[in-house]
Amino acid sequence: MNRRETLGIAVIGTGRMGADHVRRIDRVISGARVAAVVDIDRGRAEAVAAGVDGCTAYGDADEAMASADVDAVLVASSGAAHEEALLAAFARDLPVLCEKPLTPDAASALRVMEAEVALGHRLVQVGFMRRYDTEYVRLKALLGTGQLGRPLMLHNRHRNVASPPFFTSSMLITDSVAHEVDVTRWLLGHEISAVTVLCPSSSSGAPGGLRDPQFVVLETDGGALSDVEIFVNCGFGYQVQAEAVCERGTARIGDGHELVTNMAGRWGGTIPQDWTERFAQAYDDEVQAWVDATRRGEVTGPSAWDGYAAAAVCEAGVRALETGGRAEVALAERPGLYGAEV
Ligand code: ISE
Repeated sequence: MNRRETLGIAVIGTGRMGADHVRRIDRVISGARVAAVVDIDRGRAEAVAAGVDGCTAYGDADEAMASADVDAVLVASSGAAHEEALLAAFARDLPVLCEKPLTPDAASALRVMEAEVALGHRLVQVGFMRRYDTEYVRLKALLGTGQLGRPLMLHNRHRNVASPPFFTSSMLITDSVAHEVDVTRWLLGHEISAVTVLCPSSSSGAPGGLRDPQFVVLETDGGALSDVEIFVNCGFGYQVQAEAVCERGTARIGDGHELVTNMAGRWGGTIPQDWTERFAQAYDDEVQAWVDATRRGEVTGPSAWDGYAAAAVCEAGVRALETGGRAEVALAERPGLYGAEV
């Protein structure tokens, strides 16, 4: 790959995440610039492009990818639009950072992965940004030292202030627990083999009909259990916590005790209100790592296999939610392109 000194990136989708990535690439990231923005709502793309030097707005992703200014693609459109954008990038051999989910279901994720395998080299990094969060990175490193012994269980809590109006009960799994699915696979180095979903009575703070919260249990092929409380209308803040219980000790992240104040007989701190705030450092490091690797002609980070595995586990999770039981995960064979390790 013969790439320019400064990587020209096309950002596809200028909604909440896309606009945040445009700001990040424009103001925080080194070695890259936003060369193009794409949105089916062309007016929205034009409004974003107007704030960035040398950036062109497009209504069509393929047209943007054909531009000589574009060396790489960041996909931040809705999940349903990812497959088409990824295949268009593959056709032009352009490296892609694709926001999660890779695609919304296992069959389409498998198609994307197989298309990449047919190219014979990786092009996609999936945007599982928690792998770049300082606390998760420390937890992974600690588990890797073996000091705590073998991990037996992970307890995860994932809380959002409020869900968007289009959120459905299965999206608590496919859109939110998808992160814990990836984190469990990555931290433990195991594949997830089965999923059980239990629901308490729904919170009165949840929109009518939404099963919120849910309690999800992931079983791994290495004999570990990972449980997830997902509560997307908790009302008070954005919280992501994880505790690893190992044979000789435990380790926990996400308590958010950065700044503790004591005043008027009380102590306390603040709770972030959404993921762009809680994971700002992770997003910055993720995009910088992608830009650096792309400029070196490499593809690193979570792969299309990771995106596919997460989609397959989430699909089993939705079956478990619908049947109120336990659903086994059926995974395709892992292609050699993605190495042997989870
Ligand atoms: C959202 O799409 C995300 O990816 C957030 O990280 C997650 O906390 C939220 O539940 C999802 O809806």
